[in-house]
Amino acid sequence: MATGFFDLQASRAEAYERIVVVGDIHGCSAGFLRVLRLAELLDERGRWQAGSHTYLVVCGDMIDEGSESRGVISLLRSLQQQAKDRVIVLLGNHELLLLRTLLSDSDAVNWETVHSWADVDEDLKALLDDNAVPMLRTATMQQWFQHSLITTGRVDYPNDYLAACARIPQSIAKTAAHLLHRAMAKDGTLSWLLGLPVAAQLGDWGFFHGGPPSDFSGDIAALNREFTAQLMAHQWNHPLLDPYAGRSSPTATRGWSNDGEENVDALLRSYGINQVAFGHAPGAINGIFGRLAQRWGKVFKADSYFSLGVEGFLEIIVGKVWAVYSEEGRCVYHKLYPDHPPLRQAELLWDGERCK
Ligand SMILES: [Mn+2]
Repeated sequence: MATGFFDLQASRAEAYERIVVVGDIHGCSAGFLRVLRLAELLDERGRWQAGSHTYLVVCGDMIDEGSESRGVISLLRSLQQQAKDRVIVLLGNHELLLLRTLLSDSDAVNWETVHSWADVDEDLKALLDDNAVPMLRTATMQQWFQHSLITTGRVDYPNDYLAACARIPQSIAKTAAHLLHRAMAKDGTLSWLLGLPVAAQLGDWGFFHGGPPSDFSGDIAALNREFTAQLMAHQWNHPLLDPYAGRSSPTATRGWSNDGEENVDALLRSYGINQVAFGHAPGAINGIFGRLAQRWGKVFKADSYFSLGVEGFLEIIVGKVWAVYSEEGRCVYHKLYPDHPPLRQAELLWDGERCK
C-alpha cells in the first residue's frame, strides 16, 4: 500500500487546484470536524464532497493531548476511503512515539490515547476501570493547556498530571500498552499508521510534521521509502526516527525555519520544493502561538493549536495562501501570502473578512 502511495506522488504533481492543510489535531475530533465543514470538504451528512482537484493534507500529531484520538483517526481513515489519495495524512512524532511504545517494550503510554481505544477491547476497558486515574480520562488536559498558556505563556504537562502518571505502576502501563496494541491491531489502526508517509509533495509544495531533515540526501519519495524501511525494521535509534528534536528527523526537527532565508532556500531546493507547510512547533514563526503564520512566502506554519481551542487551517489556491479560522462560529480569512507583512500580535484578530 505504501509503495502505491509513493508512486502516485510524481503523476499528480500539478493536478491540484486547492489544498487544505491542517496541523496538529491532537485528539480534538470535534474541532477537526468543524474545520472540515468550514473548508466545505464535507456535505451535511459528513461525507467527502470536495472536487477532484482538492486535497486535504494533515500534517501529523493527530493523537494525544485531547481525549478523542481514536475519533480523529477513524474520521481520517473514513475520509481516505472516500477520497482516496486526495486525503494525505502524515506521521507526526506523537504517532511515532506511539508506534515505538507498541512495537518495542517501552512503557511510556499516553493515557488519553489508551482511553480512546477502551471500547475496542474489553480487557483494556477493565484494566482502565480498575486502575486509571480519573483526571486522565477527561477533557481536563485541554482545560489545563488553555490555562497554562494564558497564565504562563507556555505549555507543559501539569505537575499533577505527571504525578498521577507516576503513581500508575509500570506493570500496569506495560499491560495497557500490550492491550492497546491488540485493540489497534483489531481495528486496523496499527497497520494504517505503519503505512503512513512522513512527507508529501504537491507541485512546488512540500509537507512535513516537523520539517525537512537537514542532512538527508534525496527527494521526498526517497525520504518516505527510507523512513518506512527503518520503521518496519524497528530501528528506533535511527536519526530519521528520533521523536524529539533531532534535525535529522522529519517528525521532530525544530528551529530550521530560523536558519535564515538562504539556508532554508537551499534546504527546500534539496528536496525539489519551493514552499513548505509543517506542524509540530506552534511558536516556530515569530514566536506566535495559536495563529497560523508564514515567513518569506516559503515557510508556512500549519499548527493552529487545536489543543488550545484554536481551530484553523491553511488554504492554498494556486499561488495564494490564506489562514482560515473558526472564530465564535464564524469563518474568518486572513490573507497570509502574498501581500501580507509578517503577522504581528496586534493585527491578528480582525484583518479578515467573514465568509458569505
Ligand atoms: Mn509534534
